[in-house]
Amino acid sequence: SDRRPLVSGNWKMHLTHLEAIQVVQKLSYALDRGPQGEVEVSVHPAFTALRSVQTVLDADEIPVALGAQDVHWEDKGAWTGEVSPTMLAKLNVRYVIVGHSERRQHLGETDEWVNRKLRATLRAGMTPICCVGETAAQRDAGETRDHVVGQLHAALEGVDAAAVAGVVVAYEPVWAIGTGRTATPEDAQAVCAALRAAVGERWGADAAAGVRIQYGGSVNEANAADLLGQADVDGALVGGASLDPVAFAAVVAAA
Ligand code: G2H
Repeated sequence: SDRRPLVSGNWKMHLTHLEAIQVVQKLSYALDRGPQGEVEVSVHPAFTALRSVQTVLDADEIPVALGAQDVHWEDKGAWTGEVSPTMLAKLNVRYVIVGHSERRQHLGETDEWVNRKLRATLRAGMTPICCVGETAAQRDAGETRDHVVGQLHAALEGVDAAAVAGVVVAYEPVWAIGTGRTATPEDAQAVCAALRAAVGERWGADAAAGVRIQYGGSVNEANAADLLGQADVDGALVGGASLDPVAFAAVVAAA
């Protein structure tokens, strides 16, 4: 396809700003030595490390995009502890993860918040990486497709087709996150294809052809090539393995 693969490192609540600087420098070195080709790469540090990482990426002209792990939907106001889309955009943040399952499960994130955050990210000129995924119980009950398509529809409510073509969706089965269990390449492909078909039904063929769909959940250097070789898998959202620059560069090389 014409879609440029995107491999994103979700650092979660790891790495102080000093550690983050070291990891991004090592990553730059590791990427330099491998075939990066047409693959796009982003890293998603904690808010406290964004400025430091941005400075290193800019100074050394490292071809890695800066990403955030979350955002608020308002641009400013009385929202103690929150970070706005404009604040992120001013730091050259290009990608914003919205609706990660850890936030949905443990921090009260709702479909409605995800939708507000996704639209606010687009308004600020950044690209959302919208996470969807089913639990083990939902998979066992045969509800995977309905659940992830429902999350997708809710997240993209009110977004026009041209904008949908530019968003990134991350399919992350909850049972595969940080557990060492990955979906089989065939399972990942089936769900990513179902998500793309759902985009096509609601937003049209161009949106379906444009939207990039990542797989996430225990992606590492050993399983990346098989997962990323699937027709409707356009990259990966990588947690644990992204903290190791050599392993993350190997995932990029496999894309
Ligand atoms: C899923 C993924 C990155 P991990 O959360 O978002 O993490 O690769 O550690 O399963």
